[in-house]
Amino acid sequence: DFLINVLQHPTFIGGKCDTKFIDDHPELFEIEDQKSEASNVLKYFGNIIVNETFGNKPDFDEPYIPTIPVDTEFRGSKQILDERGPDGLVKWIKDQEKLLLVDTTFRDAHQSISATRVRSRDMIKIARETAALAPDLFALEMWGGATFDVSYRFLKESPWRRLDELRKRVPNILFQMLLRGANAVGYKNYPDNVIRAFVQEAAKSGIDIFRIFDSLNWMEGMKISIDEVLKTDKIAEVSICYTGDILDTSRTKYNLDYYLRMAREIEKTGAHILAIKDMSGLLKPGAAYKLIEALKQEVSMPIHLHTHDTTGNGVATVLFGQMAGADIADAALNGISGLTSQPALNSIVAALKNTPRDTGLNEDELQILSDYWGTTRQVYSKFESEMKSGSTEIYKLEIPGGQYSNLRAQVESFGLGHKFREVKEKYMEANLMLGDIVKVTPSSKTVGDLAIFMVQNDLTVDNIKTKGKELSYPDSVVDFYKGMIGQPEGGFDPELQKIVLKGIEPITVRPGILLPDEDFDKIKKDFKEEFGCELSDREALSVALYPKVMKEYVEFIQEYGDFMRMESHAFFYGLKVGEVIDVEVSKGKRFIIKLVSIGLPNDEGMCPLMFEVDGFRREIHVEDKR
Ligand code: 3PY
Ligand code: ZN
Repeated sequence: DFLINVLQHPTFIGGKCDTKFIDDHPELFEIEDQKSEASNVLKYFGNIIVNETFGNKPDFDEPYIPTIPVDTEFRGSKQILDERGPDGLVKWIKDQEKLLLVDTTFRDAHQSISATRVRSRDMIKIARETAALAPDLFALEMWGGATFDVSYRFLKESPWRRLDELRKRVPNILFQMLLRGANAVGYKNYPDNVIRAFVQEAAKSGIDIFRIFDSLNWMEGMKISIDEVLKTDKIAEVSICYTGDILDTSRTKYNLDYYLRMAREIEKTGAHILAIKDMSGLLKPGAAYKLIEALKQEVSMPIHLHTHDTTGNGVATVLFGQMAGADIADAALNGISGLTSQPALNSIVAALKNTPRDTGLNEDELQILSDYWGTTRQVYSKFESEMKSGSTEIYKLEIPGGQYSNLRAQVESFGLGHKFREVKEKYMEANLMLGDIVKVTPSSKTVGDLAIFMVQNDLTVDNIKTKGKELSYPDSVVDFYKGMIGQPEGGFDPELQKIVLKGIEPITVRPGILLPDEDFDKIKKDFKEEFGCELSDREALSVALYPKVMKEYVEFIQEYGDFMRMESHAFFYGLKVGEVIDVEVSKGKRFIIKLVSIGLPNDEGMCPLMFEVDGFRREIHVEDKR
């Protein structure tokens, strides 16, 4: 009302006063918009408070963020690639005596330890500081894998914007992403034009290193991705997914020869770097030494070692690997390392100090970054698995780090929470039934889904060929036997294939050959019709990859707003009574929100909540769905 009086004042209308402040702030006129924007935020909080926390919100420490001088000069590995090109970078890598380190904190570490839930907000807050304090990192792994899907699905934010915002703040360190070959950042094979367009858009948006893998180690599955990355001026890093145990001579399927053969195939593609992708942490220290020593004789590409610390042996694996000549290794800042995540970066840096392979990274500065993540991680603790210490049982189970952190929730969603142990046992059995396959997304999902299905239906290796005949199997298992995620080493068991497929003809070629091209114009047209929004090329790609998830994302944004700038404690826990928070809904536009009281639900199950928004009382009623 005060504002309306000002606007109607004759001096104001006559232009006789200085209106600069008002001219500069058109948002002052958007009163109705503001009101409904605030209502949407309250609606979002209301639902969390009534149906999830009932105002029981833990206290979280604020992490320390150092001040970086404005005139800081940023130079690092990114400049080497930009100035010398991919071949120049490869030469530079080979010239280094030090062990190069990739920090996976922004991607695999949180994918593997807290179900991929880390929000862009928490990365953006420390991004420029990371660029300044750790300029000698070879790369940041910060995109790809499950982060693409989870950003939209659970965090209600755009992974593309995450990439933009991080790139702006980190001009000096290479950005690495994980690309699942023909499965892109999804769980199934996509048409070739989707893969090609995805690679081009990711490269344009700031990805420098594409770590490509196939979930069955099938070279055909990586072909289009490799080909497309080689057309850009970026790095094609192609992976061997490690499974089994090369030290155990009784296991002959995935032995040293198998990996050397695959490395030779990879070198023939023109790949710049060879990755050893040990997604489950199965590569024992001695095996890392043996494998890398042999690979060094076999191929000339630099070798990049990736492992997980699930068994507790992760740091040892990296240290043995570097002794055998690994050029680059992945690790995560200590605050978010260990267990299903990567081995501890600060510890590796400290271990190599004053040795020929000294990483050149500054331990004190890394400590600041690690502390930031140690503190920030508390907000995400509800997404962590029950694992409290390393477990060598993983050598038997062979469950990838990223899957382990999700498996319990998946098992619980089937009402089998009390049978988690049995599901893990069945995971081993399911793997053997499927032919002892490489297990990494999406093949690991096939194994996990089959394990749960076996527990639900009391299936065993012995009765599946009889009892299992009548059952219809999870989609991922059907797709596997159809050949839709590729061809496994050693082929399919024909009898089981028949039982699962029930007359459907399997394919033996690359699925991309059979899938029709995606029509991006149609996607844009359909979205315009359904939601009234114009999609960019990047967003149309997101729809091609995840149509349902994208629809739900757009519906969420239209119903509640864009919460990418909201603090994570508020996003996940809302507010507790008496708490005041500052919610930024778009650049510079914020509301000061206080939760005054939570009332009891009435007979219709509606619960009254009293808030204050910028000092004004607002009552809302939220359905109690518990
Ligand atoms: C992924 O595909 O997301 C992985 O992290 C596999 O290890
Ligand atoms: Zn991994």
